[in-house]
Amino acid sequence: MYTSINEFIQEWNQEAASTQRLMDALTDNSLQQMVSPDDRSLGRIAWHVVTSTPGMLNEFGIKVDMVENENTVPTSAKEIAEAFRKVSADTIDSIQKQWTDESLKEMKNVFGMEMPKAVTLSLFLKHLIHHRGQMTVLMRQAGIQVPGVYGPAREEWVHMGMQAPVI
Ligand code: NI
Repeated sequence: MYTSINEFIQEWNQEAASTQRLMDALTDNSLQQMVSPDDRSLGRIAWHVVTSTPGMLNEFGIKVDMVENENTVPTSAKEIAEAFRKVSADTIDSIQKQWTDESLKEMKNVFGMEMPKAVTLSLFLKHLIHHRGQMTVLMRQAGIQVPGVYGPAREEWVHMGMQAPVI
């Protein structure tokens, strides 16, 4: 659990940067990639990652601009990537201005559950990571070369002078 805002910001910076690399790799066509006819498309998941970022912060009591036209998934991958860049910067700015290390211990009712504010920030990152995992699979299915997240992607091993493991 986070005990300081700085600790969270450092982790956010890393997770946001790897998420941004995925967002920047999206193509307009790939946004239509579906896991099944009943589930969200890649574009919808990526847009959900964007819109839920200020959405969750507001739920936590942090005032930050919501994304405009949040119910309409853009058809432009660049627009989604740029929107993530903005919400990601807004996240750091709003948390640093509105919360202190002390406020992390305060309780807050979030989505109907009482929890310390420090826990809301863990939830926030877990949500991002969950959807980012969904994105990497759909990106592969759409034929996009996926940037590595916690380690090299298949194509990146060669740049390290190594072969990708077979399994
Ligand atoms: Ni979600």
